[in-house]
Amino acid sequence: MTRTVLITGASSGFGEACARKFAASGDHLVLLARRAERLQLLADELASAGRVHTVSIDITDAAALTQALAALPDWCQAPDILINNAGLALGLEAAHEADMQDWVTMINTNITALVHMTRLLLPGMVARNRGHIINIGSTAGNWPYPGGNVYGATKAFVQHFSRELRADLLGRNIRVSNIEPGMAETEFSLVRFKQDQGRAGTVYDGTQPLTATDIAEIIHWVCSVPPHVNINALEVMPVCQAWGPLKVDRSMA
Ligand code: NDP
Ligand code: 8X3
Repeated sequence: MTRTVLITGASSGFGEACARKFAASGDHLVLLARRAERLQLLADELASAGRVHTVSIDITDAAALTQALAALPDWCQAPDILINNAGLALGLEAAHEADMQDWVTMINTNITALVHMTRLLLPGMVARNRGHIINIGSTAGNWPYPGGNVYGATKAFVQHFSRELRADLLGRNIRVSNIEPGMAETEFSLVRFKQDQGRAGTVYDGTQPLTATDIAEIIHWVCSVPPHVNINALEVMPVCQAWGPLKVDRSMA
């Protein structure tokens, strides 16, 4: 059955790869991001596979988001799948040195806009008794690391919000899944390090990170299991990544 899939952050990385993957299975797409040109190129590429509607928008603009969803064409007014993917990390400084505006931007994007988008689409899913919300969390929401501070905390929020949604939605045919990737090579590090290509590149030096396609295939599978199955959470890392021992400071005794 053809599904309508709304993807935030579809202009690069996981969101763009999801658009390609769902288009390949004949699903219709609503693609959101700020960079209109990128979205249009992708829509042109995917147009022969199915219907594609693009919305160039900053999802942290609550009024614009409300208006944009109300103005969706009839054929995509009722998405079956919402992929809450748009998000970012900014900076890797310790908490006492981090830029406050970076923290606010991460909270506004990764938490507030995700919650707003969910609240806008959920009543329709409940009325139709049908839907699947895919939230993009992160290993950073499960495991702290130096400099992760607010970014990791936003993803911990996304993980718990996903569980709370399931609790509220029990008894309805609406699924909620939190996808928790580890290191994946996208534009993520370029954004985190504010377009410093050299610094972004060193994150992946000597590794074989996850790719956006890996994550899109996992998300597509999570959306394709039988309707009575809900994948609550799925944490995934590249084989080259794992936990280390807890750090102990020996200079303070
Ligand atoms: P990218 O930077 O490649 O993609 C991020 C996407 O989010 C872009 O399409 C960007 O579009 C969009 N976006 C960011 N801010 C806004 C905004 N205010 N309004 C609308 N769209 C916005 O990174 P990834 O694909 O890696 O990231 C996708 C998600 O995956 C994020 O939530 C990230 O935190 C998470 N993640 C990433 C991991 C990684 O290692 N790469 C690992 C775990 C989780 P535009 O700039 O055009 O608006
Ligand atoms: C992205 C993974 O480890 O860079 O969410 O925070 S990490």
